[in-house]
Amino acid sequence: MTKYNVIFVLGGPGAGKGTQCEYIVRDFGYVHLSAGDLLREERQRPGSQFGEEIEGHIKNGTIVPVQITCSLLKRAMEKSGKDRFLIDGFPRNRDNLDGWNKEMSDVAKVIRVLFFNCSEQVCVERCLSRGKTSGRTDDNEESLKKRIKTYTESTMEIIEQFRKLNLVSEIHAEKSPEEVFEEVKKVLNELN
Ligand code: UP5
Ligand code: MG
Repeated sequence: MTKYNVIFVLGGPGAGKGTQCEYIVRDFGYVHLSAGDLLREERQRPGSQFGEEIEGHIKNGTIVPVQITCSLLKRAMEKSGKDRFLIDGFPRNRDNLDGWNKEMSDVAKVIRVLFFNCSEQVCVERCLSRGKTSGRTDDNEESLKKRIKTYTESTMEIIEQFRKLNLVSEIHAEKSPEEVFEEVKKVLNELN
């Protein structure tokens, strides 16, 4: 039985996924779950057996095994008591998507994929500028090169796969946050 409706939110590092999710929560009342934020939280959790492994992947811009990420997502979904979710920054590769399907396809329906399309140059500029204050261990030039590489080599093909299923709404992500959100609103209004 399907319990959850899910919108996957994808796009390059710094494309504005988190920013737009906050606006969506404000105006449309979904629950926002950032896979990256859940992993960073787990990394900090005292006694976590995955802390070092997660940090290694984040710094290197590589992708944490799906068992870890998917169980964090699932737990957060259950704990929320809600049924409509924005899942931000996941699935990022084939392993992620296979793991999700195996674990979640019975209970969760993917109703849309928001794809924030943003050039590499703009993505890098945004993350480097955020890096001055974010404290994120991956907002530096070296990690960013790797994050972009992983995105191009692994995540893009997942977006293409969803596109074939007619699930993707592509958003031009280089305008101001408010202008980008105007496009997002159109997509979500059509869903409701
Ligand atoms: N900003 C946002 N929108 C703007 C706009 N329209 N105009 C101008 N500036 C804009 O935005 C980034 C910055 O840009 C901010 O300073 C913002 O103010 C500004 P944000 O909304 O944070 O962009 P977002 O796309 O969320 O960028 P983020 O850095 O979070 O994307 P990543 O996909 O790189 O990061 P994430 O946290 O998802 O993942 C980090 C790492 O975790 C991954 O590299 C990976 O190692 C690991 N991970 C997994 O292994 N598995 C997962 O499932 C998820 C993550
Ligand atoms: Mg984010």
